[in-house]
Amino acid sequence: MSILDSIYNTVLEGKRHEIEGLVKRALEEGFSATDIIEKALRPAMDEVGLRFSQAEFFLPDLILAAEATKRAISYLKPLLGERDVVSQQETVVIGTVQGDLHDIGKNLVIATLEGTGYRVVDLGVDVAPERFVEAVREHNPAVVGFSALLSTTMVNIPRTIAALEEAGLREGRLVAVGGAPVTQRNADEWQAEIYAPDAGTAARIVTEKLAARRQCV
Ligand code: B1M
Repeated sequence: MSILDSIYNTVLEGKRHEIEGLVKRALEEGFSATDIIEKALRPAMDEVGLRFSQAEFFLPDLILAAEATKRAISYLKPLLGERDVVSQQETVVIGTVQGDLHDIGKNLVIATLEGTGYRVVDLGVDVAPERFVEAVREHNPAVVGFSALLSTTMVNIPRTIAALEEAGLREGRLVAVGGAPVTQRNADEWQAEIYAPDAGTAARIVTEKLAARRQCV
């Protein structure tokens, strides 16, 4: 069995105390942090989600698997991004929208943004529109990011964008959206400038869009 298979199985089994040792071994074997996330951790979480929706897994299984994944990601976090390639000063304010407690994906997006050199203000999970408004007023970010993992909470993305508009804080900054149920089509509908299906793409598109905007100014 390959080391990536072992990581995959360890997440499915929720063995959170064993995950760091395996991740360390995978790195020693030459796999990159991105390989480990995209080829082992993410497929494992997809499988956990599938088993959960088929009632083969229950909430405790979901929680243990999530805990194992979070440990693996915090171990890999310093290795993500391209700190030596780009150095940005812009601020990104990001959070998981109201009613939604999922943060593994958002934290990965934060890790790649920070790795790329951005200053990130993480508002956490279950973030009410007013809290976003407050944070944007306080930090004046170039980008505001919304993550949603539930089809019932993704509606809070356009609601929060509307709250920013009402507060006169939408103009002049880019809105980034993502999370499993969110699509490019949603982003277009909500007039969000940035949509990314994964963390690596998110950091790349943020950098591209900010560079394009700088050229226009
Ligand atoms: Co929940 N959950 N969950 N869950 N959970 C899902 C999302 C679900 C699809 C599982 C399923 O049924 N198949 C389902 C949602 C169905 C739907 O609405 N369509 C579901 C459900 C139903 C629920 C509960 C309602 C269960 C219950 O209580 N009965 C409940 C809701 C709680 C709440 O939020 N109010 C719940 C709870 C939980 C846990 C707390 C146990 C745990 C979360 C732990 C945590 O995050 N701290 C959990 C987990 C772990 C999952 C699954 C299994 C895995 C999510 C994950 O971490 N994926 C998930 C099934 C799945 O997604 N396959 C599921 C790995 C992560 C790396 O990927 O988050 O997609 P992802 O992030 C990616 C991209 O989406 C993108 O980049 C990330 C990194 O590459 N991205 C962005 C994310 N945000 C972005 C923002 C951007 C750009 C890109 O710009 C700003």
